[in-house]
Amino acid sequence: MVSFTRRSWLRIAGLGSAAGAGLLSARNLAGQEKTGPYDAIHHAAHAMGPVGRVSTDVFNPSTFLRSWNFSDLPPGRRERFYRETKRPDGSLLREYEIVAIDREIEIAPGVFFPAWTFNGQVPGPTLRATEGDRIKVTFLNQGSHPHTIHFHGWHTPEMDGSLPEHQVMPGGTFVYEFDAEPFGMHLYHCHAVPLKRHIHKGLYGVFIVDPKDTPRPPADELIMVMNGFDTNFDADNEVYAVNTVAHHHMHDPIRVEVGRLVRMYVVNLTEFDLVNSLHLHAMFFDVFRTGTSMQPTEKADTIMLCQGERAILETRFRYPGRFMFHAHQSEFAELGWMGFFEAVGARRDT
Ligand SMILES: [Cu+2]
Repeated sequence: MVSFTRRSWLRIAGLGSAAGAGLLSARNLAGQEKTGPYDAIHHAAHAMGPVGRVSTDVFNPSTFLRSWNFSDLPPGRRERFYRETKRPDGSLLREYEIVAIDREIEIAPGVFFPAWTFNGQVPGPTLRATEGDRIKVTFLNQGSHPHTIHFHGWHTPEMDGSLPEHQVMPGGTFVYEFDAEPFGMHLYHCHAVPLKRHIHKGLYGVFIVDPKDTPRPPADELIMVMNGFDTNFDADNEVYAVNTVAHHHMHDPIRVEVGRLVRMYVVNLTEFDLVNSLHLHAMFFDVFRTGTSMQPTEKADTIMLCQGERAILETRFRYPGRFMFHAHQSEFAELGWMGFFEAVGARRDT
């Protein structure tokens, strides 16, 4: 594996060669000139990130964004990993199969990371239930190290996956079983030691519990995991992203509809940095911290989250066009944590 410093991978990926053209484009923007077919937006996508594309054959962040309970798998294959059964009280028994596997993943063009994954992907599959459902997760460790699954949410101590005796050895299996509560946006991650190595290697995912009595209003829902990758094992991240692939949504903007409620489930799973953040340009959103209340606690355009902290963000796009979003730590943005929304439809001023 080639060793990258925090900065060198961008140069290798082609940023250095784009710098001269960047000056030209900036002049055009300042003068409000028409930039022609080589337009400023297109240019920004590579002036601020690497050239080239990551293969989406194995993992597509655009698919991950709107998938939960293995909804991205075709019928027939999905049942292998997810089954739901109605219980006498009307709630559901939701059964999952989660497998820890070592796998090399591409996180930026030509940059591969030796990940430890849940079901072959980073982040792991999103689990979603309604408050009061029963969750049953059969965990198989097919990786090369001991692992566990530690869920956030109410459960008994023996289901916590955090103590030495909870570790599932390579080749081993454990069944986690608990009720889905409280409603909110939660997460799961490996809790084997050393913890920072096991989380940072990719063993984490989202666990959403929907409120039972008053469901949240219908919306276009998006799963957004802020993460980073230490490619040279110096306890510092060289690549940052939302949903693993650096700058993916610069090339493939998140399409949303003007006026429609958009709900973002955002969690910070970045290791080594104290905080991460999300800033949305030209917009404001309602913040539901940890998603445990139906009342927003603030209206903001930037939210800062500690590792493991999460929030549900709701907004409606007023205007059609492209809206940038990124970490407000500029360095994270330049190293991959940056993208665009593309809103379509007629303008609505309120
Ligand atoms: Cu682990």
